[in-house]
Amino acid sequence: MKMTWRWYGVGNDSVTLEQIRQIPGVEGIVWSLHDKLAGEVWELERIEAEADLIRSYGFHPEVVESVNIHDSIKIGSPERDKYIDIYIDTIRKLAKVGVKVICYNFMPVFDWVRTDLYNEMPDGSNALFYDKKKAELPPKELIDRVLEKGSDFTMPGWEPERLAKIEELFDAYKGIDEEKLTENCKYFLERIIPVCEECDVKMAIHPDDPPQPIYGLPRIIRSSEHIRRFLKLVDSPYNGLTLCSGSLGASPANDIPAMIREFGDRIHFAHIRNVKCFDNGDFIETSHRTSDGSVPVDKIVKAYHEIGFKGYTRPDHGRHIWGEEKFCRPGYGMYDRALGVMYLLGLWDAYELERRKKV
Ligand SMILES: [Mn+2]
Repeated sequence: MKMTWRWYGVGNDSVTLEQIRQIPGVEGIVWSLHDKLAGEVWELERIEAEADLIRSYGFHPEVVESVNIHDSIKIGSPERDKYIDIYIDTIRKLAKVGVKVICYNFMPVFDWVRTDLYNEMPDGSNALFYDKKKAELPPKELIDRVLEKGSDFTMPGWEPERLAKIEELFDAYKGIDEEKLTENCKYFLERIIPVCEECDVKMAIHPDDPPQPIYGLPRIIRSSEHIRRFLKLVDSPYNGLTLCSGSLGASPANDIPAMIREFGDRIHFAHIRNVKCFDNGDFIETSHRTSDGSVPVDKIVKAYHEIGFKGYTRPDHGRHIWGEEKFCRPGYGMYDRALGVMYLLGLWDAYELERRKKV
């Protein structure tokens, strides 16, 4: 398990590389060119500059999250080939600076949905919350609601340029059902995976967040059955997963330790976090500790340890604690994610100790 930390870049994150360097066990920075909209060309000079900066602090830049997929690829419209060519160009450039894993998602319209970014908890901390009823509001109302209390940072998938065209976007996805979206995903993979094999860059799709259809939009990565089907679309180790315990864990039916045992060799990136699920379908993001939420984080780390997981891992989101909600990105403060790193590494070290005793 190689511990990493998602960082949004200079001037685009309240946490600095100097601070991340002081968190025990973090070896790599998960990065991206966050000002790039899906489908834009990534210049090699900018990629090199970012990788050099990350390396200058002693971290590796081997994981990129995300290179976003242009809507034409998900919709399957005629200009998709042009955008797949641009995607391939980015894969080749990222390979040049030593990138090994690219995280991406195949969710229509929204990359992720919550209804409140700063929901207060009884202990005075606050965290991202999903109210199932409110997620049924008309999309424009939901967007206004979410952004009303939002931070100054632009959130991935919620870029103002995208949201301004939300109605057109919904129109463009009319007629795209689960089958059609899966077919379009296969078309994309069939073109990019041979390039990934050649460049030694592994693709790692992120599950749908939340793991259920919203606004009638299809969601194709949300259960074991969906993942099994996805991995067969192109059966190559380069076509793999970002297994996000928080996204999948918002559906109590998902048995994440079982997924780790079944799909282990195709998991290239592990996102680990906890959520507390309520009977009415609402959920809130909690601390990483197992007893604080509904996701068995201890059993998840145990499953990774048992399969000898050598992939990249990161604490996914954190609560906002000690007042940092005033300046941090929603879900991406420093303190609670640092506590998450220590909890995950603590579990790992304990399982390692147990294993060594048995040998
Ligand atoms: Mn995640």
